[in-house]
Amino acid sequence: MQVDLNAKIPNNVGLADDRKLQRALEAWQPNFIEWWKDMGPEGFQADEIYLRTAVAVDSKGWAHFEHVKMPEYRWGIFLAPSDEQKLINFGDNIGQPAWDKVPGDWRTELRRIIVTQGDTEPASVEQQRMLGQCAPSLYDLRNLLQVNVEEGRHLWAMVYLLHKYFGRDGREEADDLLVRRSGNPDSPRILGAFNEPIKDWLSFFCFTYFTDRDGKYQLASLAESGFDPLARSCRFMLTEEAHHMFVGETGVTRVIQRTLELMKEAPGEDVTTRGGIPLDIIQKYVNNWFSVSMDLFGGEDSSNAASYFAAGLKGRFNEMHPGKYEDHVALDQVYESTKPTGDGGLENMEVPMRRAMNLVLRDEYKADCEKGVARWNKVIKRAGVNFEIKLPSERFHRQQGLWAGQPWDLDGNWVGEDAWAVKKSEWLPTEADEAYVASLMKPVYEKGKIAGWIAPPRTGINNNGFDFEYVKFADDPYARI
Ligand code: BYC
Repeated sequence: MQVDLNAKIPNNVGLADDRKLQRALEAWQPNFIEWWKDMGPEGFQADEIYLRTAVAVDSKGWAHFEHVKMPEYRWGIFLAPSDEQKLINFGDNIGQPAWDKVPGDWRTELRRIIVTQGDTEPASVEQQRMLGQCAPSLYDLRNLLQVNVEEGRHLWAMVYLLHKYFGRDGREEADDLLVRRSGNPDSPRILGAFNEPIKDWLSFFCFTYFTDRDGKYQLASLAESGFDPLARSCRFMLTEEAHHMFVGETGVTRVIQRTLELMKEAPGEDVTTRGGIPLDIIQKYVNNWFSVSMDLFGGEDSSNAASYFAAGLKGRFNEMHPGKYEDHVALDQVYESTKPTGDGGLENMEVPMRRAMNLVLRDEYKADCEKGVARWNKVIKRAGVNFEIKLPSERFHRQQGLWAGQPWDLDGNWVGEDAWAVKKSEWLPTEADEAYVASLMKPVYEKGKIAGWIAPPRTGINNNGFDFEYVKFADDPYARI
């Protein structure tokens, strides 16, 4: 399908040929813009930001870079190219043609998956809305706003599916996506991590490293879906997601690098006296964001996950990668793991494979998280510093699934409620840690300059240098704060 870039809503889904849908989405569009102005990045709406806009769906040349005012960003609806022969590749319906309409038996489940996915997108924009006010450089400010506009586009992707395939209740769900608010006690976002505040840039980098990576794994398993429009939407969203995780990984690396530089300048001195973020505070942030992101995979033994797989709605990560899985029906296997007895003991468990799909996905996610941590540790080792960042045990600080609410330490040892209450301040950011990090969060808006707690990036965006004018301000940005 041709990309129509000049339409009111850029798209490659033939919107001009479906007047009813086009009218419905064009009626949703002003509500989205209103939400963006209210709940999107605070300030900067009148500035020109060097943004990447999706303009095609080919693997090469799909994006266009230019300075744009955010409310004029061309949020579009893009589906990855379709495979004419597409079949359902796993579960009970394996080998049957993929659906290009919602299968009646699975309507409620599909809508639920799409709404849950859709809800995370505006949630993350809301969580990050104040960060531009304390951006450490123009480069970082631009990356934040890029991530934000693309989460907005991912919302569009899910809203398109709701409008096109779910009739009136789909339209109502699409409206509700603009009504719930991250962290609002009366009307919170659906999943836990998306109600956590992101008050500083270290949290933002951890979020884009750990939580966006959950996005990668969830989107990849939905990209296997037998509901073809969902699969194609998610496949294209994954192309944008890679940059978000890059921002997270390199962001944490640059914070570590700067801390190491400051430690080298004054060996033995507390790095906070020089305005750096101590490695043990970075570790606490990692502990927090890794554990809340692990919660996003749901229960280890889940009948929902089993139904999604059985129906062909949600597969495994790289389900169809040659050589990865031989058995796409997964009826005869079990997944071996450990479960708590509730009093500090552990028990082996065997979960029927289909019911273990959340765990299968989560284990892959965890292995992927470890890779970036290893790269961070290389940087620390190269500097000759004896410190290793570690991911906490899957049992630590959990709010979903088998380990929820139980007092396990970072290494997965049962410590009991009392010790947990005492030790918590060594494991998770304290108010004092957060206040210290917050004290460093001062904006730097001059080209080529950077705050003292983070190192500059090695390269800029789209072959531009770090000193490129990534944001052209409409007026003095310091005067706005
Ligand atoms: N918080 O059967 P269970 C992204 C609920 S991130 C609160 O164990 P299931 C992004 C669950 O809803 C990717 N509630 O879990 C990243 C259920 O409720 P009900 C987002 C939770 O359903 C950065 C109950 O607990 N995409 O894209 O198998 C920036 C028992 O559930 C949580 C998706 O998540 C939680 N953490 O799995 C921007 C994909 N976990 O039915 C964007 C779509 C579970 O009892 N969603 N519950 O009321 C899904 O596939 C599944 O809904 C989940 C949960 C994997 C999330």
